[in-house]
Amino acid sequence: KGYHVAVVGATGAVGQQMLHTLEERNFPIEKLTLLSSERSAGKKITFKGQEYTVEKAEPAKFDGVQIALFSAGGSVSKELAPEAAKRGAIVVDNTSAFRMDPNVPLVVPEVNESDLKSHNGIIANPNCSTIQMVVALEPIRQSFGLSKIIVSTYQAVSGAGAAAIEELESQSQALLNKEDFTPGILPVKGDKKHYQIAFNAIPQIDKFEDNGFTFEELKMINETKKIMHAPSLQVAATCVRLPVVTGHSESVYIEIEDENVTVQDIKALLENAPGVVLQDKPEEQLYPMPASCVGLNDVFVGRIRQDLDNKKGFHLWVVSDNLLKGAAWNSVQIAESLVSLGLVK
Ligand code: 11C
Repeated sequence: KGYHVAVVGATGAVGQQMLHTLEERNFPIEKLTLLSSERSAGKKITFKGQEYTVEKAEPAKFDGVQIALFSAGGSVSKELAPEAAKRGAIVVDNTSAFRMDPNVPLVVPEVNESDLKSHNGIIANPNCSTIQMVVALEPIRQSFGLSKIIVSTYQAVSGAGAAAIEELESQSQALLNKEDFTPGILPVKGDKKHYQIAFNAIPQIDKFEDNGFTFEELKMINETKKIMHAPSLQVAATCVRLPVVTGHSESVYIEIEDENVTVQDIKALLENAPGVVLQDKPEEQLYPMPASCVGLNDVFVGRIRQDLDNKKGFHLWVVSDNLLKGAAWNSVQIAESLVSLGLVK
């Protein structure tokens, strides 16, 4: 049996990866509807050897759709996800529009797949930097308890979309050619100032909130607590954009509850954890890096060390492809879980 699947934002950086992942996983599709903003409507996309024309996303296009994967920005989701759900589709939304809504499950299948059962038509896909962190930390939380997370991120420009990738590439060229350029997108398209990203590091992802944290940092903090069902977990984040095209990296410090845990215990746990690949052999200089993780669905963990002053403190380095596990793969994985749990009508 196949399903009527819609992809909203089909021409974007994540939408393209969603189609690639649906193809690669051989997801059971009987009918595929590709939707986008008016600007991209009319574009042609080939899926499994068949050419499709991308149509303008509007409510009536969701008639008969069973699963709708949304990644066309928060305002499109706010307007159209309820319309799709009203028409009987289950929406998997990859924007921040509904993530903190108590009626919307926020799901990373390795962590809280069973939350899908309480959906009301919309399921939220978490932020990319949150997803890879919780995949790595949930097994530790389950086995040893988790009281605190302090994370610093090293995030790739593709998280800010295809235009940000273009900005990094053209700026790099311009700098190497000693030509002038004017930053126009990063750190945040809609913010007042723009800064050079090539050969730089920008400690701002998304806009600032009144408490001094950026929205990206608050996403990591709030989403982690919701996904892990751990409201009292202490979480702090600093999010930084680097001149890397794809693959987010994170330096994560955790404090666990169990006093008698060794690095070996954590390594043994992560070696068998779902969705995790352990790459941690300092003697061979083996550790994860974006360039070696891009194109892969897993979350890669290395550099695991016990803190030198606090025996309940551990440091980890976590890397994943932000467009795959951070977005497209997690969304398709949710769709697979919906099918296997018998939740798609
Ligand atoms: C970035 N994490 O790297 C962002 C992209 O809330 O889904 C994902 C934004 C989101 O810029």
